[in-house]
Formats: sequence, C-alpha cells, structure tokens
Amino acid sequence: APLNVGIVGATGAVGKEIIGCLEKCCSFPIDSLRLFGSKRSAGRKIDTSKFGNITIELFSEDSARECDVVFLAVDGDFSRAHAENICKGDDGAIVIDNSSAFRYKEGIPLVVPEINAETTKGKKLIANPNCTTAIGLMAVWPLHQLFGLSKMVMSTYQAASGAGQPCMDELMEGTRSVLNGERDVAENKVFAHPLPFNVIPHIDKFQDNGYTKEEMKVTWETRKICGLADDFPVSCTAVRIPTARAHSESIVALFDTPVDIVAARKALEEAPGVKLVDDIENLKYPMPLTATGQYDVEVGRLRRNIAFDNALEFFVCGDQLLRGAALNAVLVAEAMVKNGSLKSKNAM
Ligand code: 11C
Repeated sequence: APLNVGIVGATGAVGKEIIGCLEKCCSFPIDSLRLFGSKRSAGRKIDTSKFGNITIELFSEDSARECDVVFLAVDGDFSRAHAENICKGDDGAIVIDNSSAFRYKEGIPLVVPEINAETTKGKKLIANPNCTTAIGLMAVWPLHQLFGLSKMVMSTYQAASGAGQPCMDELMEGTRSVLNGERDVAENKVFAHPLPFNVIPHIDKFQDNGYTKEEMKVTWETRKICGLADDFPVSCTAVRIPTARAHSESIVALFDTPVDIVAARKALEEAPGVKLVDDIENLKYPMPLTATGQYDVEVGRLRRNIAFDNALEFFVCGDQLLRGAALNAVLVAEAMVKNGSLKSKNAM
C-alpha cells in the first residue's frame, strides 16, 4: 500500500531537496506527504508538482508518529529530543535522520544504501551520514570491493552551502561587495574568516588531536559504514572554498592487494550512483559545476599513486544536498521498502 510520508524541516535547504527527490526519483508509491515545521513556518504553504499545495503543520511528536516514515532535516538537538519518541513502539514511524545526533550510536545503522542497505533491516531509526563522507565513499566502496582498502587520506574542497543558507549568502554578498569596490576584503560573520577569494582550512570545531570535527566525521563514519575496524586509518583535511554547491574531494586510497587501473575504471563505471568522468584528452574530469544538481557522484583523475605501493588517487565531486543528504535519505527509505522494514501501517 502507498506510504504516508512526513518531513520535518521542509523549508530548509535539505528539506526542499527531499521534496524534490520524492517527486522526481522515488520508486515507492506515496499516499500523502505531510510537512512539519516550527511555529515560524507552520501555516505557510509549499507548492509541489506531485503532491499539490501543502500547508506546513506545526510539528508534534504525535502527528509525526502517524506517518509511516519521517525524514528529519533539522539540527542534532532537535533530533536528539524527538527522533526516538517518533519511532518508538509498533505504531511509531520509521525515522531517517540527517543530523549527526545518532551516527555513532551502537545499534543505529549509518547508511549509504549502495554500501550497507542491509543494516536497515528491522530498524526504526536510521542515521544519514555527513555529506563529505557519503560522497567520497561512493567512489571508495567499489574499489574496496576489488582491492581491499588498507588506508585512506582525503583532502576536501567544500562548498559554502554545506554550512547552510546564511553561509551561502555571506559568500555571495561578500563577493559582490569586493567586486563592487565597496570593500577590499569581504566581511565575515558566519565563517571564521572571509571566504570570497580565500580558502579556509577549518570546518566545524577543532578537536584535541588537532583535527576538526568535520575531518573526524570522515574517519568515524568511514569505519562504521564500510564495516572496518574501530582504529582503521583514515585521515582527512577539510577545507572550505568559495563555491556555491557540490563538494570536491581528492582521495588517496591504499589497498591490501596490487591495483589494476582497468579493473578499477570498470568497477567505477558499473557502480550505481557513480559517474566516471575521466577523459583527460578531452579535458573531462569531475567539477562542482558539473556535479551540482546531479544524483550521481562524479569520479575522475583516476591514476596509480606514485608515492605509495598498491595505491590509487582520484578526484570526486558530489552534490552535498543530494547524495550528501536528501537523495541518500530517500534511497534509504527505498531500500527499507524493498527489504520489508518500511511498509504502510494501513496495510498491517
Ligand atoms: C559542511 N559537511 O559542509 C558539512 C555539513 O554532519 O551533517 C554537514 C554536517 C553534517 O559544512
């Protein structure tokens, strides 16, 4: 039977993209779409092409529980306060949470459906990974299947929108103010330093080990999603760059066995959710400009790394609002419909 779907945080950047994915690419039938928001957005209407004009309802746990599946596109504090109450008991809803609140909790699956969809079976609360991790692992996973990953080093080039709409606005307005000649250096309020005409090697809070939280998320989440050891070596430097949308990543992946570039290319070509863009003669490689708005993650510049044995180096670009958030969450729901973990309560 068709599902009753809810979104909490529908007016945010990720919430809007979830509506888009439900309209454009969702494979399961939907009976109704309910949008929940805070007092500020309740009563507003959102026009959708497939589900009509929807009035945002004031969020309550009881109304969210009436849905079959609820996507949480809100911050970690909200998820921590409400997610478990929405999904508890047989009459609760399946919850797919975009925040980092539950990602590292034992027993709660952290899912990129192309990698570990089977971990959702029988679960009620699923965590969606950080966008940087999800995008990178789309390329790393097929190679890991072939050669067995032994270490990974990642350097990122992350778009302003990863930090939300105010950060994107700061980039646009700041760039304009410099180009207009109003200022020599743009003003910064949300970012630690001006982002226009700059790069900032600092995303999220610094940790005791000198890494940032964003960098450690890549380490922690790669281990959990790929089922690797708790001390599996993954190191990341996360950098904010003045692009609008789509994150880029340079990845050096070391393997247990010798790498075969032809086999690696074939695996990436065949991997679902991956688009191999790697034709250097024709100047084709992944770029934020081409990856923006795309469901697939672009992978290219694939080459044998000359500094390490059994190592590949490549460049990845992915839309962080889609693969890194909304699309990944909708694909999780699809996987749960397929494995019988998500079904209509009306049909029970
Ligand atoms: C950024 N990757 O680009 C971050 C945003 O853990 O879901 C995503 C934060 C998260 O700033």
